[in-house]
Amino acid sequence: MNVGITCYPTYGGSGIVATELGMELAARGHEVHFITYANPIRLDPDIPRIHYHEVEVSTYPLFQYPPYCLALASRMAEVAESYKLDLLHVHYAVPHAVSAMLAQQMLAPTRWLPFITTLHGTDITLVGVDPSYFSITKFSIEKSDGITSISDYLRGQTVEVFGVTNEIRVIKNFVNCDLYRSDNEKKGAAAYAPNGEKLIIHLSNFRPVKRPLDCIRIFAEVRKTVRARLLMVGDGPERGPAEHLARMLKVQDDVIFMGKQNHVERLIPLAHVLLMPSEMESFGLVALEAMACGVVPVATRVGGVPELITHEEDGFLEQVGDIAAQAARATMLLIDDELHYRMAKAGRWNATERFCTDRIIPQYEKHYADVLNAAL
Ligand code: GMT
Repeated sequence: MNVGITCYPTYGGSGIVATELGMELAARGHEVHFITYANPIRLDPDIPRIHYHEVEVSTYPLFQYPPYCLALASRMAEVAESYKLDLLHVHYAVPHAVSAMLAQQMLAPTRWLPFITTLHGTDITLVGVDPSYFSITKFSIEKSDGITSISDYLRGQTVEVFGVTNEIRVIKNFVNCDLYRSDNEKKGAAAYAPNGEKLIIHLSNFRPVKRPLDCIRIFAEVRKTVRARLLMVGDGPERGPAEHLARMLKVQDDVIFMGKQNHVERLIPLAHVLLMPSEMESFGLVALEAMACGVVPVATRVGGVPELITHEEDGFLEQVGDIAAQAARATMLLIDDELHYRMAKAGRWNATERFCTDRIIPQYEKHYADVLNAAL
């Protein structure tokens, strides 16, 4: 199959899922064309059958806001025509579904180009519901030839909030279980924990929805009883306030702000516990990556997270903002090796049995085939 994929190429769960999906599809023999404004960050361009087409957005003094959506639509139509794409698969509805819809209409006089929209989370729960985007988001989702969502929760939200009646197929987030694996010896941990401290990790885009300041507060509580250090991986608007809070709570020497990292599969296995105190997560890809690495998540009971983590079996789920409860869970995991071992093992099992690439990628291939058959 010839597939065109569009996503946000920078950091963020939807771009990661789209990029990993493209690489897995290419490994299975499909030709995959990324149509994005920059090279997706986790994309290995050396993989055979991966192609990259940059979207150039020209500016003009008249444009206060350069029309990215239009440049993307033109590029999609151009690539689809030149490389005989079978379909477009866009990740994150806003504005990618609108561009795909336009590309489809541009080519309609000569051929039908189906497009599939995958909903990831904030495109529905935050951005899409904003009054300035609501109707166009609903319209472009409904015009999609196929719709997928990454959790049952998000499907429910899409139906409830947007009143979409088209079929929405749930295809959950996935992880490459060969790449993301446990490191029981944790040899590389010495670089971050020179005195044998236990490591806690948080990875996100440091947006308010991720509540990175809660991580600092939780860590400050944990540190009262356990020798530990906290790795804060990623960057975004809440990084400065989080650094400030670490100084205020006098834990700055044990909190390492690492910024954006390319190979998180090398970092995550060094930790014992992952903190994911988010206000909302439609799935929580980072918790899945942690579980695949034998790192136990302490998370919040929001959105689609309970579809991944089973409370007290392979992770802990607490209320948003309940610092004391999350700190107590993290502390338990750091002092009770037997508990940690049992939960880490259960998490790895859950990841491999339910969310490995070989379980999920075929669901996307099946969906592509169904959409193409329906278009015949
Ligand atoms: O929240 C993020 O990390 C960014 C966002 C995105 O779209 O890039 O992530 C969403 O998509 C991920 C991959 O499908 C999900 O695992 C995240 O739960 C989801 N984030 C939210 O719903 C807040």
